[in-house]
Amino acid sequence: MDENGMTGTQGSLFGDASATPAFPGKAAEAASPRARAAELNRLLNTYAYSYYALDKPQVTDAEFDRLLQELQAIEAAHPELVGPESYTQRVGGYVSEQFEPVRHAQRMYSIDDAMNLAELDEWLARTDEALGSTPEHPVAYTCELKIDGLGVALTYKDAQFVRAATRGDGTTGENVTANVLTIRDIPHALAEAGLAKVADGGLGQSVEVRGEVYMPKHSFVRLNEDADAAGREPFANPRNAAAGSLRQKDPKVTAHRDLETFIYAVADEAPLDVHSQWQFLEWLRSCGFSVNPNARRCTSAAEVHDFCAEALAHREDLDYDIDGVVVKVDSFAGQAALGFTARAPRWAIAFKFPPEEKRTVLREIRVQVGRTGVLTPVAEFDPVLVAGSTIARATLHNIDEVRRKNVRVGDTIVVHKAGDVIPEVVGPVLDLRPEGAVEFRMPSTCPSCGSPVIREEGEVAYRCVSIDCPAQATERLIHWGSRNAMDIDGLGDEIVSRMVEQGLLSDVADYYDQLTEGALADVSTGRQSVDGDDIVVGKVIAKKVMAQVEESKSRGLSRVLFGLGIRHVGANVASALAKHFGSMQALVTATDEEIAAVDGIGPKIAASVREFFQVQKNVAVVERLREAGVVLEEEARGPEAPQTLAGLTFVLTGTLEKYNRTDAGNRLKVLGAKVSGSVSKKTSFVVAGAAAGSKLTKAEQLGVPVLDEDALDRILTTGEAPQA
Ligand code: 3B8
Repeated sequence: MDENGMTGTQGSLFGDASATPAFPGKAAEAASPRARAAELNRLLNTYAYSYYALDKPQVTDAEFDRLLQELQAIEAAHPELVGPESYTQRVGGYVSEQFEPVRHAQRMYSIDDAMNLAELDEWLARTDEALGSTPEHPVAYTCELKIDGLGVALTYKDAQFVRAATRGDGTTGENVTANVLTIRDIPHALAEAGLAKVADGGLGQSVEVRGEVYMPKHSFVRLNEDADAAGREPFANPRNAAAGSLRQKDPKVTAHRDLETFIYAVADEAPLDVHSQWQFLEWLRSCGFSVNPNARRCTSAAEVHDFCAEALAHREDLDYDIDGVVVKVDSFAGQAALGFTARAPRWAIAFKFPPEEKRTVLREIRVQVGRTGVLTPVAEFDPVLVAGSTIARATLHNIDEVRRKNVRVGDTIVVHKAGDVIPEVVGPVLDLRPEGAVEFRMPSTCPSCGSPVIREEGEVAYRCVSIDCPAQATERLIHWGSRNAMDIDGLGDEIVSRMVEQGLLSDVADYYDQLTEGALADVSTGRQSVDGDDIVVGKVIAKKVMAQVEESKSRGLSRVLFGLGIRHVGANVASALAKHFGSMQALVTATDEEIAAVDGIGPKIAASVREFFQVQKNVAVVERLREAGVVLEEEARGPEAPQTLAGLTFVLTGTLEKYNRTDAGNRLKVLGAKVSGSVSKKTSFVVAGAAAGSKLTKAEQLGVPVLDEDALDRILTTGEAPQA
């Protein structure tokens, strides 16, 4: 692979995908094929478990793929070693015990991989041959982006969404209906236009579509910023973040996680009047599903190649991770003719992009002081081009992470970009560790102000608690102007640091009531012109920045709260607080209990918010912001789904025919209802199915209105509250 990795021309795009492994120390040695296969199976199972069940990958995808390929190669040479428990025979994934298991009506297969262009071409040639492709009648292929998310199956009965399950091991997945109901781009009912192409208009038909749940990159970045603010572990990549979000016990947490979907398959196409993948994608759109627009119907290997090259070139422009291209025989008749192997369809192949990893040398582990005083070790390495941009540093988060990654200054390290955005150190190349490289230790004093640092009980972070630490002030001022906070363009880290050094800024209110265009124009940038003169910011830029500062006044309470850098208040918490309280005034006067009562906010956050407003200095800053005209209110925003059942409490009892009680309850909740397990005077409605017992009796005693399943059905399909 060339130095540019995969951003260049066709030649370098599809370079040798089996390039040097990241960890040569682990390569196969002289062990017998049987022993090595057993070892590989053990490793693959361990890593797969960490990845799927714990959402904590232990090795990179590239390393995992390498081990799997090694096992496949051994098994190809020694077929007697292929047993049913071999990792190569698995569809992948794990079934956890947290969620109710769901047996898929049709197995959810995964797709075989082509690790390079040669393997893709082999598959195309084989498939063309099997289907009798001719120049006059070439076989058509549908190319789609391979979304790096989580496979899910969505079941619709009578055109209504009833269940969502994860892929699991392909045969059995987990029931994640309650969580999936919070994903906004999933239609709760199939649109009329789509039903026209389902046998008998969709009535009585059960349709199971399949697709990928993913977290957009920008949401992943934001979620990790929140984790950072709250002192939680960040997610390694958007896929893990999506997995963690989908496996939440509390659907409310999932609802705040901003998951999205792309749908691309159906369990059984027989009831559909649709005859190719290309038509099928159109049908999915007509039903209201979110379908990835970047797909193409190709009729030659050259066209398939072009699509793969374009996908690779545009990879970073997308707001979601892709890890390859899926090529499918377009016609359903062709797919049926080819069928499935034990683990995958013969009619599809996943062309995997080469891993975007680079080697570089770790020069320094610098300790940064954040706006909350947390000391963060940052890896500084020789600049390398990864996924389209040059990176030279990556956070190591905390001392535990440095130890876990086992990196030392001087090491040759492997770096990549998590979610194609965030630079990350993958690990050291131990074979290349220089003699005498020493383990990193946290300093005992703040690198900015020299005060002693402390490590609070039960926390991983070391912290400088000095109120006058200049590093903290600078970081707070930079944070205020950052994208998810007040979004003040042109306020680079460098300029802010200079302004602090030159005494122009010390707190965020200074932006509005101290800073002037003239003073900003004169700030030294620290660079010198060719004649040795100091280069200053200048009038043009100063004017632009001041216009941005002015504009930032109207960003609203949510961004102000995030911008203030209150400990544990990340972007999502800030938004929840702003929505709930509506104004700074209401929040400042709220009690701990009132704050902790907000959805998604616990006592720890509440205490931190309280503490912040108990500091006189902080209140004074907020007061000055108000006087300067910074908006400290949040415009009322409508809830996500119309909350037509808000304020109503339902109890479901007895056996329902069309619905499973849990699913029906979840759908009522989406419309704003409360669902309770017991009947009281406060119950608005009891929904009674067949063989309802004591709850029905109690409802009749208390005079609580009782609904039958038809009435429930009307509520769920129309979204309208019943008449009491
Ligand atoms: C058959 C077709 C599995 C898949 C498939 O973006 C099958 O089509 C599959 F057995 O897993 N990640 C896609 C993606 C995944 C699959 C697919 N199409 N676009 C994906």
